[in-house]
Amino acid sequence: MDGFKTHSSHWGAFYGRQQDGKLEIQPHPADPHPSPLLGNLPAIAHSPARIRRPAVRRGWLERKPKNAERRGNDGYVEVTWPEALDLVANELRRVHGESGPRAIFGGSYGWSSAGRFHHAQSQIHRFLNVLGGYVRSVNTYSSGAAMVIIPHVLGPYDSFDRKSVTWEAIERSSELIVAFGGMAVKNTDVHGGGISRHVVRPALSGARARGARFVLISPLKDDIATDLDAEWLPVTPGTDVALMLGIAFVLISEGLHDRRFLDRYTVGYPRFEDYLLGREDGVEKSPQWASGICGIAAGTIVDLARSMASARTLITVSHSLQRADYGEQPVWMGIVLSAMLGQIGLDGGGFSYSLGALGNIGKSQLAVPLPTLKQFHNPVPDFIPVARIADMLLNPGGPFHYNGHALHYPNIRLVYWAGGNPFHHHQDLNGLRQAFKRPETIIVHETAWTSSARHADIVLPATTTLERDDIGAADRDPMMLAMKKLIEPVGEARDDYEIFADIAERLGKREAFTENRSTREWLAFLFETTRHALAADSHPAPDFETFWDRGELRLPLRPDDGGPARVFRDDPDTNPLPTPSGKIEIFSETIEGFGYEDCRGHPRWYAPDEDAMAAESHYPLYLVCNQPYSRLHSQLDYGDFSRSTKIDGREPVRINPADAAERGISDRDIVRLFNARGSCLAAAVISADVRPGVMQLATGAWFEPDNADAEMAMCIHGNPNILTRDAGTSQLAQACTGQLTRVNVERFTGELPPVRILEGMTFTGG
Ligand SMILES: Nc1nc2c(c(=O)[nH]1)N[C@H]1C(S)=C(S)[C@@H](COP(=O)(O)OP(=O)(O)OC[C@H]3O[C@@H](n4cnc5c(=O)[nH]c(N)nc54)[C@H](O)[C@@H]3O)O[C@H]1N2
Ligand SMILES: Nc1nc2c(c(=O)[nH]1)N[C@H]1C(S)=C(S)[C@@H](COP(=O)(O)OP(=O)(O)OC[C@H]3O[C@@H](n4cnc5c(=O)[nH]c(N)nc54)[C@H](O)[C@@H]3O)O[C@H]1N2
Ligand SMILES: [Mo]
Repeated sequence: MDGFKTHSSHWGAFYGRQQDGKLEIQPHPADPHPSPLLGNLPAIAHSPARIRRPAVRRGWLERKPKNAERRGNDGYVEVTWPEALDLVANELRRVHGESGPRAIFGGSYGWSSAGRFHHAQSQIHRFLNVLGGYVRSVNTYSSGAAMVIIPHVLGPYDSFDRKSVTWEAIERSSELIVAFGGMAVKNTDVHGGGISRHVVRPALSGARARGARFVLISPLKDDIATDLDAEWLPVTPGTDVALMLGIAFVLISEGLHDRRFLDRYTVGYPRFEDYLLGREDGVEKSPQWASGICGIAAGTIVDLARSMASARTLITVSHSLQRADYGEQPVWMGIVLSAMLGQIGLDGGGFSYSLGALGNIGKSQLAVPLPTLKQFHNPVPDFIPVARIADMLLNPGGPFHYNGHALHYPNIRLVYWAGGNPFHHHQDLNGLRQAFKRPETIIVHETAWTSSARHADIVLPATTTLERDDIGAADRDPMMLAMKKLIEPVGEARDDYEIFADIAERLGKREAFTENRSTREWLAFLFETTRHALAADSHPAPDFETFWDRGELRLPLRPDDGGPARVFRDDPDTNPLPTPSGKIEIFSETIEGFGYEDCRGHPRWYAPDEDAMAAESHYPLYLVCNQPYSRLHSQLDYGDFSRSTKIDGREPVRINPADAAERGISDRDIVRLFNARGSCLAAAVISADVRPGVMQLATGAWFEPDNADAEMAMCIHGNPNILTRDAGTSQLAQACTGQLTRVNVERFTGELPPVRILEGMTFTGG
């Protein structure tokens, strides 16, 4: 194609070219279902939201007393690059000198962009390690509870179930797919690092055409592709564990559970059975009991249990279920339920965590390693579970529990962020606004004037991938792509790598950071990892220049052989799981030994804490705060596709017709959502695809406060994190619980303030 060059993103491979000053994007021709998110990319080249020059917050620059309190409501002054780099270097030197690396938070969570070299997380961690280390964060907002519970009960995260069940096996063999939290098509658009082919839809349609049956368990009807004719069980949010227990109860009462499997492959089943049958607490977890909690009729639960026991059944549990109060439980209980069915390790049966939550889960494993930038060693022992950022900043020295450890929060003086947007991803933004007033200095590298950039003291403009060369590759994706520079850097934006190299130079560490390689030399060097492995296995192994000229390289895959689950099933004595018992832990002595009330030795039902709040304070509606279909998180909210989904510039909130009628709300009305923590405006979309009593507002609209001085700001754009609660899943994982909250809603009758945050920063005065 004329003048088109290959490139890649978290939502797909594509070709791009600059034509008559406009950026044209074409999906990769081999992608059967390109993502509509590609439509957000052209705005990168010209949007006023882009950061064009380094900028410094006025109060910080002038060292005004108590200036940190003005963060989020202060003016910015543009400075030259040398001035900005000097300021950052001097500040790092000062804080390091006075307090050492333990006063610097570099957790810097965020997806940043695809590209193996310029990956902002890798760059910032490498940079901070070269300087002597930093306080880090562990686990992810995506999967924080599962990442802690799964190693206790199955073995290392991502090494067992997510490597066992493939789309091919589902197409070939699954008869019944029970999807807790669904497998929303929009979610499979995306995979961290890239996704060259969107194959989920054809695979599931293939299974359906063969006669497979799908059951969707979710408050939203469109959490699964419509052509699958799925049976929709509109569960009450946060109650899946009760439903799973009800199913398990039927299996036992009717003798449908697989005793041989439980004996041979699991440990601790009898303790769990005591709980299930009520011998432990006097409460039988019967279908009637479950029905009263989850809102699904007892008869339906009985029928579902019987079908699950009489077919090749796959249970999937989405990320979303564990991003809520007691999020460890649904993942663990999903595993236990699959173990009771005895199908773990059978083709197209068993359990898969997060299948359908990300596009590459369920694809075959790569047979070669991918290029990876070395991050060096971090000698600092302190860390936080990633979603405890506000707690850390607000409570220096304060105690917290995590996975069997009693720990203390470090005392952070400087925060350094590159490639993430905490004012997108964190909960209770009014709380986060307070927390961000605490450190002495906040430094952010950003591509655009996001809310996080607007809470920083020093803002350094970073290029996007379109403005630089890189290598695109991701786990389970069979295509490596040359990500070729498509446009010149916008304004004075520079690559994170160059920015860090110049700061390192001022601190006498340039060579340690760069190893004297240019970007191009780094790409060629990193490529060698994969080329060596290809050559060693007698696969075509072109040199870097050949790969770069061709634009792409097919990578070999491991056979689709049932993975670790099959290996374990075939011979559990020779191939035990890396758990304390070598088996699937239905009861974990380790977890029981931690003595946590909120996560004990086997999975159990806990009523969500949010329910207590709702009863007390009259917030009767559940709000599902899920991933947006119109963008990746907050990325490119200024892009054309994301903007096309807004109404009057606001994010749409879906409301069931009955809930809307009760409140006199009509389609496209601007509404105010509120609870005890905050409020936001959004545009009503009335839809019967949302269960009664539930509303849905996707994440990712850039947070814009109505009054940046107010302690309780309202977001005028529609960011649900102004409403969510900032509390860990439990003392075990301390993971993000942002998926669900409780709110009320009313028509907004005040004067509608214009949304300005997507239009960039206004610099006033001199
Ligand atoms: N309520 C609620 N909250 C949630 C969730 C939820 O379900 N409900 N989901 C959570 C989940 S699963 C996740 S993963 C998080 C996502 O949270 P984040 O990963 O923080 O969200 P992104 O919008 O992807 O932020 C990436 C930022 O990096 C910037 N960026 C991109 N490329 C580059 C680069 O090359 N260099 C630099 N310096 N910056 C770059 C982008 O402009 C963007 O602002 O949100 C979490 N938050
Ligand atoms: N287009 C797009 N795709 C994405 C992303 C994006 O930003 N945009 N983000 C990616 C990332 S980082 C991640 S981690 C994954 C996240 O994957 P998930 O966390 O699985 O995705 P969500 O869309 O947040 O939630 C999926 C669905 O779960 C349902 N749900 C919520 N609460 C409950 C409950 O209590 N019970 C049941 N049964 N269902 C419930 C909601 O209806 C919701 O639509 O998505 C990835 N895919
Ligand atoms: Mo995520």
